[in-house]
Parts: sequence; structure tokens; C-alpha cells
Amino acid sequence: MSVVRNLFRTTALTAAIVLASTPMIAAQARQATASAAKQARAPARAERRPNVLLIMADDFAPKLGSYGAPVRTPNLDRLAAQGVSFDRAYSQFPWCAPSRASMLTGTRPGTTRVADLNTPFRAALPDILTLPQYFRANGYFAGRVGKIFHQGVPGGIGEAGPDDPQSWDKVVDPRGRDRDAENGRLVDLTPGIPYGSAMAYLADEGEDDEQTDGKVATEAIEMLKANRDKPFFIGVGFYRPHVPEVAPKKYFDLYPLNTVAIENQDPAMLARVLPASKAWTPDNFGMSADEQRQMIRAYYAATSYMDAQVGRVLDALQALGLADDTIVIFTSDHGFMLGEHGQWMKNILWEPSARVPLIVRVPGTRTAKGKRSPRTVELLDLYPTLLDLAGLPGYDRNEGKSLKPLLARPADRGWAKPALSQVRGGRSVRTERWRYTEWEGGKLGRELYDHKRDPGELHNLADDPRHAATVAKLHAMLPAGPVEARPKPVPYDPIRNCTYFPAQRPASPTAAKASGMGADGLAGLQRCEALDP
Ligand SMILES: [Ca+2]
Repeated sequence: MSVVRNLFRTTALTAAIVLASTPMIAAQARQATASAAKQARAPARAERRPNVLLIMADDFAPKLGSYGAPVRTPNLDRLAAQGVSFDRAYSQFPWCAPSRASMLTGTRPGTTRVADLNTPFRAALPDILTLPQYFRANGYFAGRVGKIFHQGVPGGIGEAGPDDPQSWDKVVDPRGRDRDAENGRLVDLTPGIPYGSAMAYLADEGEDDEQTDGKVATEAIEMLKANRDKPFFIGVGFYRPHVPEVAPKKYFDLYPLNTVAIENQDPAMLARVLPASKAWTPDNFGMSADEQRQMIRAYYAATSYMDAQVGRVLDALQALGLADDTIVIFTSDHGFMLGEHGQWMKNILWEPSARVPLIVRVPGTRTAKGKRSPRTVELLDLYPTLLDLAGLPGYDRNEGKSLKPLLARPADRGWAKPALSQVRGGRSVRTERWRYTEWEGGKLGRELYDHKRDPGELHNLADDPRHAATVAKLHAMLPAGPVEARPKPVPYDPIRNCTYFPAQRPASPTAAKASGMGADGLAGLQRCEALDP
């Protein structure tokens, strides 16, 4: 019997009546909804559907206390104690726009055709119902505060960006003082790289609610208050810990610099990394150990700041009497490298780039409070999970699988679905024990890591004949079909503070856009060629 249905006993409409009374939405959405409605089974009895509060952080690897990281996240840890945490949850394309398009349409990157920051998923999927849109079409209020679909950071803060208007009844795009921090106040360890990608930070003056994430929390609380009497799907999208790492100074003070550890930088290990497995060169952008320490501290500080804002929203949910009627999800669009393998940021297929935190709190789930699931799950599983938990009809275009069985029994051995991730030119599969990655179908190399013995992914076993059978098995799990060319890592010159694009420089801005290169979030990047006389 559904746990959720036990909880939401107040009167509500059947799916059919809700659909008939749906407010005006785009014609294509209505059409697609009608198709979804055909799959609907009428609920067994009248019930009030649960609310959904989807909280996302940006570029957040699972560096939180409850995941064993030396980062202070008391509010997320409290949520984890009340719900189920997934230790092996993965992004399908660890980069903002492609990941969010996949998660929010419930389809894989091969279906969304989004592999850069500019291509809208509506180009390939004009009539898909997004996750919030599906709830909206089923009688929910759907609202968003901050970054749920892709927005550029920091340039797009305060603007809707490439949003999906038909997904929402209301959107709010707050803008705090961090948006203007680029006016010469940031500590920039990689000059010449735009602030969306630069290793830059600021221990800022002022209070929490002067920064964008503080305003996101404040606006989210207002949206909860305004919609407390109706079923709602509210997306709360925080901007930190995406770079630049701007947060009030008190959060930096939590991490004395001499207590922050940097990643293994053994030169022999770094020399073994496949060129295809890098997003940028040189290793660590040429940052010194002390500079790396500063960036890690800044990431931790921005995380603790974001955690405090999550806490404000969760406290409001409780104070408004909504906690017992609301499913809460916390996750991120992808992870973030903090110097592992000499790499920083994302858009590569190492574990810290592909892995995300995932915490699900379902009111009334008595069997799994504070438990952790070791099973491999994917961000695109969230869409069918939420339909399942809310008692809404399934959507036949979902390519993921409901996590509901794991919420009841987090270690359920019946769950044996591997997690797939990809970037341009790379395909990777993660099982509980292994990560296997192919670059251009193996032409540019293959990687096999045994996470049971080597969680740091330091020993590539792909060419070890003793693991040939494992490689064959994992290869068969990768998606079929052609693999596009692998872009070369972006070469940064830390002496001249500029970057080169040899070989892959497109002929024109149009060609750049078509190739996806101009869409890398690198617009405004200082080109070394331009510095030459
Ligand atoms: Ca992101």
C-alpha cells in the first residue's frame, strides 16, 4: 500500500477531473497531457496529493557532513536524518544545461540532444512535458525560484535565462550583491578565464540575505506561504557552490586555511591521466598548493552558506505546517572536481564530476529514516519517482525508473540498474563496484576503475587482460550509437593569463555555435592570440 496515500487523506479530485480543470497551458502541453492521461488509472479513492519541494544546488559534489566530507552542513544533515540518502547517484551529463535538460525531461542526453549550454531541449523535444509541467498539468501550482533549468552563473543571475515558460505558473529570479562582485573585488586565481569558469572567490562583507542565495530562500518562503493551501511543485534553485565562490566572510572563517587538505598531486599519477579525460590543461590551471587550498576552502564556505539557506526554507516548511504534506528532494545538477587528477570543475567523467548528492524525504516513510542506499541511481529517475510518490499517472516518455522501492528498502537487492553518464566524446557506466569509460568508442582510450579497491580512480585496469570479461560486460551497458568527437582540453596559459584553442578553433561565430564550442560558457575568454602583437 502506498505510504503517501496513507498520509494525504483530504479530499482531492480524481486525475481525470483535475486534467479537465487544468488551467490554460500551452496547446502542445495539453495534447501531450491528454496522451499521458490515457495511461492514467483512476485513484482508488479520493485523496489530497502531496506537495513537492525540489531543492537544487549548483555544481555541488557530495561534499556534505552526512556524506563524510569535512564540510559543515548541519541543515542538509538534518534532512538526511529524516530521509534516504543515495551514495551512488549520478548525473547523466555532468554539465549544467545538459544535466538539467535530462533530469527535468526525464530522458537521456541521446534523447534531449543537449550537449552544450545553448541548445534548447525543445528543439528535439517540442512537445515533451517537463517534470514541473507534468505536475502543473495535473492541477498543481508550479513555481520556481532561482536556477532550475539552466542559467549562466554569474552572468545570468537575476534573469530567467533559457527557461521553459510553459513549465511554470510563477518564476522569481533574485539577484544579490554577489552578482556584482566581479567588479574588481574577487580574488581571481586564473585571470583571463571568465568568472563562470574561473577559480575565483570572495569572502564578502554583509549579511546572508544580501547574497543571491539568501534572496532565493526568502522568495521561496514567500512562495510557500502564498501557495500553502493548494498542491504545489516548487523548485528552489540555489547558485552556490558554483564559481565564483562568493559567500559572507563568516563561512570562510569556519575553515582555517591550514586545516584544508588538497588532493593527491603525485606527478607520476598525474602523468598517467589520459588527455581525453581532462577538461582543462595544465593540471590545476597551474595553481600552487596554497592556491588550491584557497579554492577548496572557498568551495566549502560557499557550501556552508548554501546549507544555511536550505535550512531557512526547511524551517519555513515546518513552521507553515507543510512538512507532513510535502516530499522534499535535495540534489545538484552534477558534481565538481577540486583537484582530483589535476582537474577542476566538471564536464568530465571522473567520479567527483558525475556524482551528486541525493536526499529524498517522504513524509510518513517509517522504514527508512536516516538510511542510506548503496544502489546506483540516476538523476533522470527523479521524474518517475515523483509521479509515483504523488500518485500521478506514469509518463510513457520517462526513461528512468521510480526510486520508490529504494525509499522503503534502501538496500533492496532487486535494484540492479547501472548509472550512465556522458560528455562530448565520452561514455561512462557506473555499477556499484566499477566505473568504465570509453573515449570516442575507445579510440582515445578506455578507463576501468575498481571502486571496491580504488575509490580514487587511480589505477586504470582497462588494458589488464585479467579484467577483459568485466570490460566486455560493462562495454555492453554503454548506450549504442555513434559517439561525437572529443574536444581537446581547453589550454590555459597561467603565465600570460589567457587560453589557446589550437586545432579546434572554428572558422566563424556561426561555426563556433554549431560546434558547441562557443557555447562552453567561455564567451569573453581571453585569447592568447589576441595578446600577440
Ligand atoms: Ca551546474
